[in-house]
Amino acid sequence: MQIGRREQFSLFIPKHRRIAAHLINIFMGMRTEKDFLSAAVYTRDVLNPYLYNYALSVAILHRPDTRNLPIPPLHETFPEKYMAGEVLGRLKEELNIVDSGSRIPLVIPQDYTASNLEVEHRLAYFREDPGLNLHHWHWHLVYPFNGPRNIVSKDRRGELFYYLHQQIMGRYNFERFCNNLARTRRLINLREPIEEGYFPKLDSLVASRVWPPRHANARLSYLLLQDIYRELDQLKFDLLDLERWRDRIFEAIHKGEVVTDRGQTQQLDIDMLGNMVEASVLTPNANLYGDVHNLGHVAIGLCHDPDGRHLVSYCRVRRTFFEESDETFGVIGDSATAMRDPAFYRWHAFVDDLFHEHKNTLPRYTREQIDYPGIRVTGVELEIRGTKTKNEFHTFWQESDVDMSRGLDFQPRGTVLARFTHLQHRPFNYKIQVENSNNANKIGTVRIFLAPKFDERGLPMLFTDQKGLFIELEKFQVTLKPKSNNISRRSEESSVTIPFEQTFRNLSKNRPADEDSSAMAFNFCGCGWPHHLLIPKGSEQGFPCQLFVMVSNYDGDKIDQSMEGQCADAASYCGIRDKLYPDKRSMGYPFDRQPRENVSTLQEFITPNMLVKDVTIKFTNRGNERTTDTPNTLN
Ligand code: CUO
Repeated sequence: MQIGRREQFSLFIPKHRRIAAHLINIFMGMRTEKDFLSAAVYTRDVLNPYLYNYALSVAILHRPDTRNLPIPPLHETFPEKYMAGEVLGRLKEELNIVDSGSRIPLVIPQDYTASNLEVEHRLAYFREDPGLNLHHWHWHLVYPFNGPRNIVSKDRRGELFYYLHQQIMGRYNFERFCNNLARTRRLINLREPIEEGYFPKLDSLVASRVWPPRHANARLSYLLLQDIYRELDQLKFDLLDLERWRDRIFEAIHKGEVVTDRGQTQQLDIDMLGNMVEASVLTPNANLYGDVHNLGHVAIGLCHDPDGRHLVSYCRVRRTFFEESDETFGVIGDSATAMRDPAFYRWHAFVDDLFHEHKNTLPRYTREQIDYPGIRVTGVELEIRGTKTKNEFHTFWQESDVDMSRGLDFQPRGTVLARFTHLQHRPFNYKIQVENSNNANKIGTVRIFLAPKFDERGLPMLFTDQKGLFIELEKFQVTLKPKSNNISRRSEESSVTIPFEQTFRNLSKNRPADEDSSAMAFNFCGCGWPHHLLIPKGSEQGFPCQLFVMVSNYDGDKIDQSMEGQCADAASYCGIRDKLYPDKRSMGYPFDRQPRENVSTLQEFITPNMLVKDVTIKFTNRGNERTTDTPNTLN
């Protein structure tokens, strides 16, 4: 109860995360489902709603007796984190005044946070996509960094923190290129003003406050008593702390070892580095390596009022400021909203760079480590379903409806739909030909990635540069019989995405007959990348890309475990529930390391089991295709 009912809550703030961990512990410790329910009912009324929702969701996801219970997606519980305040007001009006039969979907304008004067606004369709933000929130729910060790300590979770966020950066930079913007600059100088301003236009219903904006060229440091000093949240640190931890992390990377909290040295690996940088409770030494990534989120999130001097409400009766009335953090301080802010990507570009610094110290893959003797990829083609087009992805705007009634209304007064516009692509198939010159069946893993062909100047890229821009589209196993094999794979099967209905759970027109089973699937499987953002936007002229297809030797990929009964549809970014990560290779393989000697381009890098195909992404801006049907049925 040390976090007020009407305060904002952020896992990035150590005090908040300690309290959340404590509450998760209490929920996890309840001996029976009935006790758990009692504890949940009791705490519901006394605790901060965001804290409550977070801890309860983590506990439901991880308790053996409730793990198949539905947890409502956050846009239903807290729609204010996904929709502008003004839209919510109008939705409420619709609910209260208009008969359920005559309601019409409320259209959310596509441009509501800035105008085109702000160049960064070109990326708003990506940053503000509700599905994208739900994905990020869900990922951090499945992989909490604090709480009971058995919950935090999942297979390769530190490495997955690196890989998911590396892919987010790859995808964001890809979108930037499509919009004629250069890739994200790392936020390395914390003393320099942050050029990118952001005005989120979201209201917090709980805190009755708008989420604070950040004006352009805001500074993180104002030479106050302490750079960040918020007594109420027990937050007290300097930018110097972040810099010191960063330097120690660099030292560990360059030495290849860490000093543990017991004073012993231990070899550094990517999983440990992920836990150190984030930082999770699995960090080898919290004192030495600190809490760089999380407190970076906090420092940026509080830059408009780092020492909390701008209190707003004064209670005349108690003659004191309301505890809950501090100007709270911006959207970057909450994993449910952080990806809306351009500064999120500047910060994560820095974080990503730490991981690459480590990866660059590792031995390069030899030819043997990436080749698959006897296996040759001889042809790759993209078929765009419903058209005669080959090797050209089609993208466009699509409108979809999401039911917002659960978060706005406690009485069953029917659905009220918000209609938002998002990127979409036409469904497609990969057609891949593989020759197997061995005399026996072979098993391989097909790995498909996509990257821009040219850099921001329109020039061809070196492999070391391009490798960071490859985004994963697909990964699956095939059995290859001797001689030729034709492999066909549908875009919807992607190993990184989940379907639209799974992201939002209850799309109005496609509400599954058996809602419980869909909710069950939502819990863990709701984590995947939203399918409508699988392919970057491209350009109207057709954005040139390179599609990379590789068949790796399954002997080196294989994890011995049964996959039965588990939802594994977005395993690349989310793992599989209660299972080992289903690929033994380093995440990002084969693009996670520097190329072997004398290799400088992608063409020189590839071995016969790989093929690079030039493709384009053609975006059509022809008004919105209104398909509230599942996008995948569109053809
Ligand atoms: Cu996901 Cu910084 O980790 O947001």
